[in-house]
Order: sequence, then structure tokens, then C-alpha cells
Amino acid sequence: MRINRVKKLWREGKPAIGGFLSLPHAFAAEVMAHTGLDWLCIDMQHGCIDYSDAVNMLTAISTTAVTPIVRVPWNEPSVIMKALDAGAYGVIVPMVSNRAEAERAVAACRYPPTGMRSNGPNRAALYGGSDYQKRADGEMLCIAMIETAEGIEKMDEIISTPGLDAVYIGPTDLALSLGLPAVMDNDEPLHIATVNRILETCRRHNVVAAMHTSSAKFTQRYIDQGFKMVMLVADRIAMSNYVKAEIGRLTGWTPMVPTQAPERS
Ligand code: 3PY
Ligand code: MG
Repeated sequence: MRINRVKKLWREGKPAIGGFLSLPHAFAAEVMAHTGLDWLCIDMQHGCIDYSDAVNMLTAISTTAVTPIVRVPWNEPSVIMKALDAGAYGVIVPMVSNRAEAERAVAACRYPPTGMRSNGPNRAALYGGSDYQKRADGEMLCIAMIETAEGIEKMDEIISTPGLDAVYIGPTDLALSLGLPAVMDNDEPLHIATVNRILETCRRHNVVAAMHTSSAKFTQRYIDQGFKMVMLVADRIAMSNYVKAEIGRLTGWTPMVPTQAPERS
């Protein structure tokens, strides 16, 4: 079976650095897959991506050794199972708020008798290998997001859920849940303290702590703190930031204001 690069890095004590995909195209995914990141997450929660887009994007990522992950739109077993059947090697499940919800996510990722995943790895077996069903439970990542007020309160019962591989912090939803503005790379003391509490609880339960950022500065900070999965860059932000930065280097030319009304004659 094709191994999960992220899990291999974790076994070696190394962090896995990744990116998020919100553009619904195989070529955009392929471009991102050839950059050197360890994992890519197809974001079906907030990205402009439906299932057939995701399948094509997973196929594009398969041209590399990058670990393909899908963030599902919600903690819905049928959606989790379809993402895995399409060849995702892990799912990120948003807004997990208590033990029952965490158990539901884990069960959807594991075949019986451990879980309730239905058999039918249509594309997954092509991608993973002919022994997929036998070994999938050991390779598929089940990652629960902690980002709601209830999830913060119940972090201990979520993080200690048997079979959960990692807990992924959504910094902006976390901020909103703490009564703070929805800032991604967040320096608010309450945000920092909550992130640290989640990291500490992950350490206690031997679960990987994962974090979402929008800069190398914050990615480095979280790596140094001990996060073993950190999101460095999203496709649309990379595209927009690069073009804006290049525009900013030009002199003798005024960039247009994209939202200005079209001129008429
Ligand atoms: C959050 O910031 O809440 C996220 O889920 C990041 O995508
Ligand atoms: Mg979120």
C-alpha cells in the first residue's frame, strides 16, 4: 500500500507542512502539488469545490508523493466516506464540539469492526494499492477541528477520543468563539493561551496538534512550539499575494482599482 507521507514524518518526529486548495481545478492542484509541501487539503468546507472537482484534484495530486487530504463541509459520515473512497488519505472535520461528534468522525474513517466505514474504495484502491482495505485503517488520517466554544470547553474529551490522529485548530473560528475578531495569524493573549492549552492537551494524550496559518512567520512559530502539522499557504492567497507584490515593485504605472465601475463611452 502507498504509505501516508504525513504519518511517516510524524513517526520520525518531524512536522508536516501543507497547503489548502480552494480553487476548483485539477491543474491548480497539480501546480501546488509540485511545490515541495508535504500535504495538500482540498477544502470542501469553504473552497469553491464540489465532489467531481475534488476527484479530479485528487487525481492531479497523485502525480506526486504529496499526501492528499479533504476538509469535508461537515461531520457527515457519508461525505467523509466518499472523500476517502475517492482517494483522500485523510479528512479534516470542522467544528467538532464533543466526544460523541469526535467518535462519529473516527468511526466514518475506519472499517468494521473498529468503525462503520462502508466498503467501496473505488478510486482509493487504485491510488493506494490492492491491499487497501486491509491496511487503510492504519494509513487514513482522521483529524478533528477544535474551533467552537463547546469544543474549547470539551477539548479534553475530544482530544482523548480513541483513534483520532490529530486535532486541527481553525484560528479564525477559534477567535470568534473567544469573542475576538476573526484574525488568522493571531497575537491576542486569550487566543495564544487557548492555542497553548490545546497543544498541551494534545501532548498529554499523544495526539498530533495541527494549526492553520497564513504566513511563514506563524508557521515557523508553531513548528517551533511543537505543532507537527502546520498549514503554510492557500492557493488563492498565494496567487493574489504574489501578483500584488509584483505589481507593487513597478514604477511609472498606476495599477487599476479592480472594483471600480467600468468606463463607458
Ligand atoms: C478557521 O480559521 O476557522 C479555519 O477553519 C481555517 O480554515
Ligand atoms: Mg474554521
